[in-house]
Amino acid sequence: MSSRKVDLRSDTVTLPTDEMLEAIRHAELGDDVYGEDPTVNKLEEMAAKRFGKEAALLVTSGTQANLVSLMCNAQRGETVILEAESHIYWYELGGVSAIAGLLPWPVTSQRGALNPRDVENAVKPLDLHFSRPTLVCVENTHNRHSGTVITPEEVKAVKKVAEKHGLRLYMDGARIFNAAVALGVDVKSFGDCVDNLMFCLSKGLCCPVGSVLVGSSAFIQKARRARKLLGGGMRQAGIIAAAGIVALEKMVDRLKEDHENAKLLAAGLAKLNGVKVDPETVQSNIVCFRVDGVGARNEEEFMKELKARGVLVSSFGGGKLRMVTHYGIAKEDVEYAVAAVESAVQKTFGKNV
Ligand code: TLP
Repeated sequence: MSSRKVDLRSDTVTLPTDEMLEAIRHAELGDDVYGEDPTVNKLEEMAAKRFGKEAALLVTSGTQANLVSLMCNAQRGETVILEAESHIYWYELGGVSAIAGLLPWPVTSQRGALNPRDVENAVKPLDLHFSRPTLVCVENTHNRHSGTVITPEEVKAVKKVAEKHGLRLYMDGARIFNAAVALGVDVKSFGDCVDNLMFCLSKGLCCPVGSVLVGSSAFIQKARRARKLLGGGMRQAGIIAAAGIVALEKMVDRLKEDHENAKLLAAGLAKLNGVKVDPETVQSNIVCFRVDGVGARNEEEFMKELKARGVLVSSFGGGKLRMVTHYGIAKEDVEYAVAAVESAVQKTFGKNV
């Protein structure tokens, strides 16, 4: 067992920075259900402004943000068109149907970017038999597609189709700051081309908790009620918002370091015999790779070999493994991880699993 730990399972494992802990300690607090937490109000104002929207709402998690917006952008029984590999479709316990009461209509794509033509084809006519389509969801960066970055132009093309059919457009922008930094654009350019979106504070931005929804004042007013309905009305939530303010002010620009480390990781893995990774698909902080001979049956075993070397990774199933770079990962950790994969591959091949 290695005493070194390189945790590449997710950027959700990041810990709050000292500056965040200090800000939490000194945060001015109040009861946010009464709208009286000044620190929450400040974060929400900052977030709305940053995305060029009227208002914002701090929620407990990315999953809650997605759920609240599904509930507020569509009515029960209606259809939501979403990308087939999206987080909402895969990883949110079917909340889209179980709680929001919507019919998810998955559309496959090349790299996570919905093709406007496919969206157009998915919009069913207003026939007596069909559930009414009212919402389209996009995800950026796209997690299961290896953190691919969707450009504002690609989103605008989907928006055009959505508008033509009177559908709303929502973005699961859990890692939207990664997308903006990777493209060198202002996040406003994403705010401009969707009706509403959410971003996570608790991923690459290092906050301990929290996500933020942004949109029109009317939408956020409705979202505030939906959040309460889901039990997400928080009281002195300024302790969460205080870290969020530090995140928005200090943690965005440094995401480029995570992207550089992800590229380095992908390049290192690509050189290894028996490892398949396409460095071209690595556009932000997520690296997906496969190992010859490792599939659904034995990926757990391979991951255990890596863990024994101190390297933690996550799985997308069927032998597709994922590494995510973040604030806690330095260049030396990347080099260490590549060497660990090389050694685990040799061991795995040796046993001929
Ligand atoms: N993603 C997690 C896991 O759930 C897979 C991760 O480790 O990447 N949207 C996207 C695109 C996400 O990647 C996630 C979390 C969420 C929403 C949900 O956020 P939380 O975990 O805060 O509910």
